[in-house]
Amino acid sequence: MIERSFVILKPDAVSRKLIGKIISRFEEKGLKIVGTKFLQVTKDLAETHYGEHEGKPFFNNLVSYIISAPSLAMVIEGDDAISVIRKIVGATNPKEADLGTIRGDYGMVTGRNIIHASDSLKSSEREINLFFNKDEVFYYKVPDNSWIYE
Ligand code: 3AN
Repeated sequence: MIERSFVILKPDAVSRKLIGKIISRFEEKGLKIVGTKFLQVTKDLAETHYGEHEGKPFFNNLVSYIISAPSLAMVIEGDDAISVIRKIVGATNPKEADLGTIRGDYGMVTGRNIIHASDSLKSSEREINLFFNKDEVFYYKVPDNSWIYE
């Protein structure tokens, strides 16, 4: 099923100038970027986005990390995009993430783990609506589609 996932390159990814390398991994896989924006996440938005972690010991650090510098948010589309993207991203703790994944290749600690990607269709819908207006996400055709999908 064609799905849309919400992905955000966190302040460490942007400040370490890894944007291009990370986006290339998604594009080269065959996924399509259908929305993107550069923004500095506000405290309110961070607390809503990470609402399920409120009260956990790492919550305050998580919020201050994500608001500390600009981030790059994206909506990425493709067949089974949510699970495919989670595989490309790797495990939450970069030390445990497989080499070849984004977190495995670029990260050292969970509190600087480079990137977030939706973990389910329900959360992707919620997260896309939180970060993007309807007219900021696009439908368009790409010429190589028949070489990526049967
Ligand atoms: P993921 O981002 O891999 O889906 P979640 O949703 O469980 O992981 O956690 C959201 C974010 O909260 C993680 N990206 C990470 O930055 C932070 N986090 C989760 N668990 C921990 C932990 N045990 N210690 C520190 N930070 C954590």
